[in-house]
Parts: sequence; C-alpha cells; structure tokens
Amino acid sequence: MRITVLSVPYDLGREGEGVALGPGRYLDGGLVAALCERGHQASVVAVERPEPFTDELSAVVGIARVLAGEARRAVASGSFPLVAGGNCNVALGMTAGLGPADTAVVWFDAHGDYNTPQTTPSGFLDGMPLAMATGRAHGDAWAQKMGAVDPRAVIHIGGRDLDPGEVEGFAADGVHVVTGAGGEGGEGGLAALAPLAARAYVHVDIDVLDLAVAPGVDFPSPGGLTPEEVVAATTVIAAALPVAGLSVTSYDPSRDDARGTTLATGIDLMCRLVDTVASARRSRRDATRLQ
Ligand SMILES: [Mn+2]
Repeated sequence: MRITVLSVPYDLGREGEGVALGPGRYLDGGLVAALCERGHQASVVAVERPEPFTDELSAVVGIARVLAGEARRAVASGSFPLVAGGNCNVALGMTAGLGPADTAVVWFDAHGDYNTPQTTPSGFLDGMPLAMATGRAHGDAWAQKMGAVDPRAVIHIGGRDLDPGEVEGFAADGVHVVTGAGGEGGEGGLAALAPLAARAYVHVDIDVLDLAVAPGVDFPSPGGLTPEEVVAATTVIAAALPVAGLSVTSYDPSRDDARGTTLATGIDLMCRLVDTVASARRSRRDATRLQ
C-alpha cells in the first residue's frame, strides 16, 4: 500500500518538548524502513504550524487545518495517511480531511479526551480533542467551521481513566464506550458504527497500551490493552468499513525506558495496523472483482 507518513511534531502547538519529540524519534528509529520492509511504499510529509505560537488553542487549530489539507491530498493521490503525532488533537485534522460528516471514529485511549472547558478538572486542552471533533467542546474554534463528527459514529476503546463529565458526555451524546481489558463487547459497538459512516478513522493514543509495552507516556495508567487487542479490534472495524486514515500519538521519548521499549512498540504497532488496513483493502477489492 502507498503510505504518506504525516509527521506532526507538536505538543499542544509547541515544538521540541514532550510528545512533540515522538514523531521525529519514530522517523529516526526506522518507521519508514519498517513499513517498506513489509512491502509498503512510504513517503514522509512534515506538517508545520502555520503561524508563530501565541496560545495552545490557536496553534492546535492552525496545525489541524494544515494536517487536514495534507490528509486530503494524500487520499486524493491514492495514498494512505498515517499520522505520527504529538497529541491526540491530530484527530481534528484527520477527521476534517477525511470528511467529518460520514467518517466513523475508533478512538483507543486510556483517557476520555471528551472534556469541555466546563467539565475539565485540569484545564488540559489535550483532554478535549474528541469532544472538539464532535463539536461538544470549543465548537466556535473548530467544529462550526470545519465540520463535526457524529458522536454516535464514535467508539472509545480502552478507557480506564475517565472523568465523571466525560462519562456523562459519552452517554448524553451516544458515543459507544468499551472499557476493560481486551475491549470485550467491542464487536457490537464497531458493528453499530458501520451504517452511520462511509469510512473509518482509527486513532491510537499509545497510552491505551499496557505500561509493560509502552512506558514512555506522560499520563500513565496501569492495566492497559496489548497491541494484539488493538490490532484485533482494528481488524473488526476494517472488515466493516474501509479504514481511510490512522494516527498514533502521545509517545514521549523522555519517558521511555533505556531500551526504547515504547519506540519499538509504536513502530511495530503502526506497521501491524497498516498491514491490517491493507489486507482488508485487498479483500474488499477481491470481493468487488468477483461480483
Ligand atoms: Mn489521548
């Protein structure tokens, strides 16, 4: 499969610190070579903040607009957009680029990312990206201009650190939520998305994984999923809907262990998810040919 690796090296709009360093580390650590070894053709596009940093919200929105354009360009040229991102707010650019109104979102994350300025206990802007994508949070800054994702076409998987306001928001908006080890019960939720969308976008905050395989994160939460569980759930969604884009975020190299466990896990997970998407695409093409 042809792949455009969209590198988004920012941490809430800032470069050079925390999770902003993750994408560069993936690239230096051999992400492109690993994809090519599996028979894909990968090229890299670096997404750049369009204006000097003034505040987090403006920076996040500016970067997301640029990313949306690059995702659209990749898809139009027949290439699959794979985001190596700093924070989860890359999801704004991806959903906008893929078509927010008819894209289902599969969101793997230890945290809800569904707070609003009213519900957030911390004020942390990257606790809100999924809520921004659906227009629940900061609608005037994002969804009213760029389009909103239908929350009923969203499934959140692997959450174990959800704030009360997020749990209420998920229920009120009809977001499917699958908690607990193994993502049990996910199949029904994934199947429910298919009639609401033309395609799916899969987002993985690497903190959804267990700390044994991904210790290099800023907000560790024990009891996470295995990479195999993330791949298995993605296989289910890829059979139900064409997966049109993928993002993996939140790797903070400064918190990784000495062996680079998180780096290796992240690269391997991206490769396995891309393989899953490519193989579902092949099956879909074969099925069309046989008709
Ligand atoms: Mn997140």
